[in-house]
Parts: sequence; structure tokens; C-alpha cells
Amino acid sequence: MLTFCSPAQSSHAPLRELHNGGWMDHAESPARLASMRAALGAVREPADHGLAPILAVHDAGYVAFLQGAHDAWLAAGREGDAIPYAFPVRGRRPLALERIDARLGRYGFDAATPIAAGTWASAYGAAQSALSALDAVASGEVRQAFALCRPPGHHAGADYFGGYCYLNNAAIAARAAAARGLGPVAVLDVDYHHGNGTQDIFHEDGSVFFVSIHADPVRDYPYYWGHADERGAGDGEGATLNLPLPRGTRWDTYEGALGKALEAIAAFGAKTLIVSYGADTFESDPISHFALTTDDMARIGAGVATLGLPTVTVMEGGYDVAALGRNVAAFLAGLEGT
Ligand code: Q9C
Ligand code: ZN
Repeated sequence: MLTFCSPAQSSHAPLRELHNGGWMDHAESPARLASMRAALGAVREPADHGLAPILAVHDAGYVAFLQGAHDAWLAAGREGDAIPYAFPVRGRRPLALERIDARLGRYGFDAATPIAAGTWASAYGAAQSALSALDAVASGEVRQAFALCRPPGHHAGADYFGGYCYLNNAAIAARAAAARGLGPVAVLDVDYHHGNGTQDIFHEDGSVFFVSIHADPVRDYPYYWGHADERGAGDGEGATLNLPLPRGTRWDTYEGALGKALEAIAAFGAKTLIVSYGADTFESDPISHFALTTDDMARIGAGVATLGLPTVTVMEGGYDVAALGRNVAAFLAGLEGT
């Protein structure tokens, strides 16, 4: 599988995250990338598409904030990673506050997503990998390509970061595909967690169909999105499909949801597919609670391949570092039919 990855994507190295009331080593570590690189072999460096395709998804003020946040943190006399801790909840006025803590809370939605020295460079590199994977498919060079994105993207919205995500790589690729006339576009999200950022970005956009199979947010992060009655709005009404599943889900349950998702994508008439792939559905993932095996990863890939669509896969989560490389390789082998 033609795979894109930028060396800049290793520079993001958040130290720790607030998890269930205590500090733990950050799950989204550079070691994840090393595990995947070791299993996948040669990668191609992405071309630089600049900021324009990022700004087609993300708010300009938010992007400027991300670029300067860690410098502002250091300028305020702080050390280590910038982490938000105070949030303007529902109904607060939009205030143009200067203090770094206020800006962190304005743009962040959790305390698990630090902004470290290398965060912007890595997030930018990951977005470029997604765009180059799209180029390779759009030009006809290949039918399928893989963007080995890190940090991941699907929890990031137009003007917010969270869930280890800063720039929404899948949404950036999907919008670029639509802009190139490759639509209708579908985004299939198979990460353990609901892709709330992607859902929000396309919520009122009927030209991109978003379908997600994920842990029921009644019990699992990100809680406030991903419930089955969220179906899009306005022009996008009906172009969002959420398929929440219970903790403990194995292939026998997962298979039915995947079938529904694929049927809906075909019925939508998608011409290009973006897959947000997370390996955190794996049975021994340290922060997740499904029970899929490495063979099941290949089954997901093979299922997606039955659509027969030009496909860009974008990497999302997956935190069992020792198993991550082989899980991703299994998914991609299933997708390629090998
Ligand atoms: N105590 C991705 O897989 N932490 N992000 C949940 C629960 C956030 C995962 C904390 C998990 C985000 C891309
Ligand atoms: Zn996840």
C-alpha cells in the first residue's frame, strides 16, 4: 500500500494526560509511529500543499492559535506542555482574550490533549500526508493510499482540538476531494471513539456522508456526540449515520454494523471514500473496550474493499503499541485483498 508519512510527525511528544483523575504517560506517543513504520516498510514523504486546504476546514483564528500556542505558553513563563483547564461553557460570550490559559480553554475541549513544542509541526505534517495520499488516488497513480497520520485528527473540529487531535486529517482530505470534483465523498470512521470533529465539520454539508462505528458514547469518550439519533442537519440532514456498539463488542456484532455502514455508503452514491482507521478496537487496547482481533482488522479492510471505491485511509487511534504495527498491516492487507 502506498503510504505517506512526514519526518515532522515524530516531533509531537506530549508528556502526560489527565486520565480518570490521575496523570498517566500520554497514550498517543511517537512510539506508535515507530511500531507502524516497522511493520509497513518504506514510506513516501508528502508534498507541501500549504495552509489553503487546512483553512478550507479549519477556522483561521484557530489555526493561528495552534501555530503560536506553545510559544505563548513559554512566553508566559511556563514549562512543558500547554494544557487547558478552564472552559467557556454554553452561553458564554465570545471574548477575544489574550491570556494563554483563556485561549487554550476557548479552543480545547478536554485536558487530555496537550500542545507541546512539536505539536504544530507534526499536525501540519500529518495533514500534508493525508493530502498527498489523496493526490496519489486522484491522479490515478493508485486506487488506494494510506496516510500514516500522527497526531490523529477525527476529534478535531473546525475550531477546536481534543481527543489527541489538532487538525482533522480525514476532513481535510474529504473536503479537498470534493473540491477536486471527486464527490460525492463518504467518510467511514472505524476508530473505537466517535469522530465528533468530522461529524461537526460536515454536519450541515450534504455533499459528504459521514458514517461512524464506535463505542456507545453513553459510556465512552467523547460522550457528547455519536448517539444514534444524530443524523445531520439542514442540507446535511440524513448525511450522518452513527452506529454505536456496546463495550465488549466482538466480530459477530461488529460485522453487522460494518455491513450497515457499507450499504449506506453505496446507497449515498459515494465516488470517493476516506477511511478514518483506528486500531483501538483491538482486544488489548489499553484505553478501549472492544474485543476485535488482528484477523478482524483484515476483515474490516476486506469489507471496505467490497465497495470498490478509490480509497484514502487516514490513521487515527490505536494504543497497544506492541500490536499496532501488525494490526494496521492486517487492515491494509485486507483492503488490498492480499
Ligand atoms: N478516561 C483517539 O483515539 N481519553 N483519541 C479518554 C477516558 C481520550 C482517543 C479518557 C481518548 C481520545 C484518536
Ligand atoms: Zn480512538
